Amino acid sequence: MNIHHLPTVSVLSDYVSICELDNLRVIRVIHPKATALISLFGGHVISFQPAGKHDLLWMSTKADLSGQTALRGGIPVCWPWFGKAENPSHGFARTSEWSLQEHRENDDGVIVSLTLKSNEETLAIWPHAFHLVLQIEITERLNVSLITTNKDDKAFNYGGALHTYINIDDIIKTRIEGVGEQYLSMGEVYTQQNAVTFTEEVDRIYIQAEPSTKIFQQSTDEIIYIENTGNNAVVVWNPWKEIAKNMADMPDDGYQTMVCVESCIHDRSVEVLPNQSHCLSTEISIK
Ligand code: TA6
Repeated sequence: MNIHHLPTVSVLSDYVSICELDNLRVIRVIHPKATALISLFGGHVISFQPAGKHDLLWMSTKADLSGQTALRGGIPVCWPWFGKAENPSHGFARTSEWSLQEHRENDDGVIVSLTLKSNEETLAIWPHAFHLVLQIEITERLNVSLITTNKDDKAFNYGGALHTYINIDDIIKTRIEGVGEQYLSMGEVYTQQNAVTFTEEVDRIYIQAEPSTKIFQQSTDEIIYIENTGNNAVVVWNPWKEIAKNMADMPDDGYQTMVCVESCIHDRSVEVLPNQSHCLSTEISIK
């Protein structure tokens, strides 16, 4: 995505401005170390391109940019649950309007912080008072940290994911390492010995993943690293042909150049006590 020509709404600093992307208000970062685009709708990182490299995030050319439904690609923030545990699927954070809290910058990069607080609408869906901060650090690497604070007078449990869509050259020539041996798929536990490769749909919750997941591609010696904290699983997803064809917001061949590697809390297994916080993060880099 070429982020340089988007209409500018306001300039916030040498490196940060607010722009329009169709119906979305987006924060554009153009820094010597990297560029990035972040939508306030969904608190969604749409693009991250380290200097001299390609965009590490895959974004669907058919994504719905109306601000009505979740964006296909980038890093959807799934919260306070993962998957179809309840309605809406993957929670409401990815379709909520976030606020810009602050931005800071130096020679190494830019930090943008967004917030989302409980309100009447969220309380009707999920009856807990909360305060979320999404801290997005754009340097040679992209670090996204989601800090959940309990503002209620009783504990709550939450789950979710930083549902990262990674740009790849060819799914058939892609290999993923570091996810561990055991995974859940359709509620069943499976064991696998080797790296993950793709010849059909893969939708797996790896429950013994290492802190660092690596994506290898035959077309390059460079490795994409995804380093997670605060998670209890890494989800790997590629919809493959049939599902992609049936998705209105993905081109038919879209599945060939994307793979999701997600820093995930499955089963709403993190308990947060009143006035306490928990951080779920993911860091993406290429070397
Ligand atoms: O993280 C994998 C997954 O839960 C898949 O099961 C698949 O449905 C995907 O997320 C996308 O979900 P979405 O609600 O964005 O269509």
